[in-house]
Amino acid sequence: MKLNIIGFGQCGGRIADEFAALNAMARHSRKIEIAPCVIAVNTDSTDLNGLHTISKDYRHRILIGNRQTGGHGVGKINETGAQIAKENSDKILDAIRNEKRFLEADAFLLIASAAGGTGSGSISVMTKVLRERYLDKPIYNLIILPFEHEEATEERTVYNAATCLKSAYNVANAVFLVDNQRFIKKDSTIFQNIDKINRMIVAPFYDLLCAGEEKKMKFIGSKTLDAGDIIQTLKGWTVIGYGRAEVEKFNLKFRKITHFMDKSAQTLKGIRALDEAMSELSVACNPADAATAIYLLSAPAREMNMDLVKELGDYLRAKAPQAIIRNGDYPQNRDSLNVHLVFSGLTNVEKIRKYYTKSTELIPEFKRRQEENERKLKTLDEAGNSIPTLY
Ligand SMILES: Nc1nc2c(ncn2[C@@H]2O[C@H](COP(=O)(O)OP(=O)(O)OP(=O)(O)O)[C@@H](O)[C@H]2O)c(=O)[nH]1
Ligand SMILES: [Mg+2]
Repeated sequence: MKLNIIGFGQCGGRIADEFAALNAMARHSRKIEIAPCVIAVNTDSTDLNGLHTISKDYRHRILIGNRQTGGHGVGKINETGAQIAKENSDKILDAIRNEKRFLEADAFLLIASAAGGTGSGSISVMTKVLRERYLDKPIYNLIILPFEHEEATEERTVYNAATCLKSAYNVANAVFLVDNQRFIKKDSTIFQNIDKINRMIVAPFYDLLCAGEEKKMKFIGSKTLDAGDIIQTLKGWTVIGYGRAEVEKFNLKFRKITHFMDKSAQTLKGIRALDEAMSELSVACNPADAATAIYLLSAPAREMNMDLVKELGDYLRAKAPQAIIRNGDYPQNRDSLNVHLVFSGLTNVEKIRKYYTKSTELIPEFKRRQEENERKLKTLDEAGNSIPTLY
């Protein structure tokens, strides 16, 4: 599957840049393309300058709102981010149209953080514009949720997240959710290393996107997962995860698995990788709330067989009884067995419910504070009524 990728704001731009690196890796090592067009959009010129892989020209790193922000971002006011995106949507559309290969892609993936200003405000605006323009291509969003400490110290973070998520859900075909905090739970030192988090965010997409684009016969599975399967699966709130289990090196080349003990060990490994994928989903959720699911098994060809695929399917069916489950296999020369997992059409995500509830409480509080500030300022002004001015 090929995606046109547009990152908004600092977070969106950096993750789009990781997708550009992933595409370079796919081209180099697999001779296939998964992201023919990658663009970063920002109100902050320093952030655009800090990207590594996205082309440096003005049509791939697009600075918007320069007049309003002087190239310094919108400082977490996502209404301003949305307004600037509306005013500049033609500039972004022009850049997309100018990229000849964008028509090759099966869908768009727009990326931003929920908590910032530029990305949070512009992602839904541009999703709507693209959806009205490109009726045949689904538009997906990938939205990064803030760290817990950001939610605890800054109310605007929660409010931005709620407005961004609600708007994105209304206009996008599907919204992938990624919770920054999940990565800290995995590795407490990672907070220092945002690039590492970004690499972990994009990693589960790699095989999923490559599987359907593969040209070499030996890497084509018995059931290929292609763009059609993925498009059929993705709708509404979506989470993604991936898990891996090591496979013995000597199994890689020489031995076919026939012994019953080996066979059961192989099944266990598959289940372990699937369990890991489920516990490491990008946002905590209950698989029982999913309307659709995909799992992709990628491993050395001799480590995969229909029994294993079926076992994994049965296991998943028990966890997500309501879901329509699609699957595929992707033979790869490597020393691990990997399961990629997507749950979509989720009918409940606790984290989103929390943002909505907290923000609903915050709205009257924001209004009260604004009125109080205006009142205080007015009384201060009145106190100086009889003082002459010097200009
Ligand atoms: N995973 C990840 N999160 C990031 C990254 N950069 C920022 N964030 C998170 O994104 C939120 C802040 O949003 P930014 O993307 O910096 O904001 P912006 O869209 O540039 O908007 P303004 O700077 O306010 O104009 C916070 O929750 C950060 O933790 C990144 O590279 N990776
Ligand atoms: Mg910024």
